[in-house]
Amino acid sequence: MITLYQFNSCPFCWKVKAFLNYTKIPYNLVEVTPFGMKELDFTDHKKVPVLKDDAEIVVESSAIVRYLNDNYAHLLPTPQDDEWQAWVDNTLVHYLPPLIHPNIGKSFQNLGLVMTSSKDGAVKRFFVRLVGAMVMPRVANKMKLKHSIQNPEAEFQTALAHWVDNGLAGKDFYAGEQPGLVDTSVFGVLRSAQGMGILEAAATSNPTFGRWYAACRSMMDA
Ligand SMILES: N[C@@H](CCC(=O)N[C@@H](CS)C(=O)NCC(=O)O)C(=O)O
Repeated sequence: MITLYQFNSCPFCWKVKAFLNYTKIPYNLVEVTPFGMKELDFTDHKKVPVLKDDAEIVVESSAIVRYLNDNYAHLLPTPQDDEWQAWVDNTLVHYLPPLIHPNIGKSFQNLGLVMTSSKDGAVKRFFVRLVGAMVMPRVANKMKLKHSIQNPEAEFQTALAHWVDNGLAGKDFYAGEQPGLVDTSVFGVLRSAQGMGILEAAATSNPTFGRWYAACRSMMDA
């Protein structure tokens, strides 16, 4: 049986979940405790996602998706998949922390949206949310500096326009009439920001993006 160790807030984890859901591979989810990560005691890799497939342990979201595709789903790759997967991991995902955690108040609000599925008690959940809201705006700021992001809102819109113009390029999905590997990755990282107003605003200003996102959501949400 496949088990995915995750944070519900993590875009890389959503990337794997979008793939699992779309390809209908059954799996269990384990929410990892952010401080201490005791659920990951079986591995030295202290980042999520981690996938366990019986005795097999796979780490790093792209390697996990590759493993799942090679062993279970067998979606056909297309020639520029690697380029787009790298864009997802090295460009697109970097806009999310500054958009989700611009300040403590907004970060606290947004963390509330993604922590609802945790099985922890209310007091512990509140503590984790509070500490997260204090830490994450600083992490987001560091990310802005590291990746030279000046205006996250505008640059995110530009990134989505790039996806629509050069990825979708007039097709329903990157892979054609049906979603493929790249669609699940782009959708997955964005799905981690669902309900925070970011994607809703993007869908309004870029209706083609909105249609693609809604179509993916109907096939890639659990
Ligand atoms: N390159 C990794 C990135 C994973 C990653 O950065 N995960 C974050 C959560 S979004 C994490 O586990 N952070 C915990 C930490 O760094 O202590 C992947 O694609 O899986």
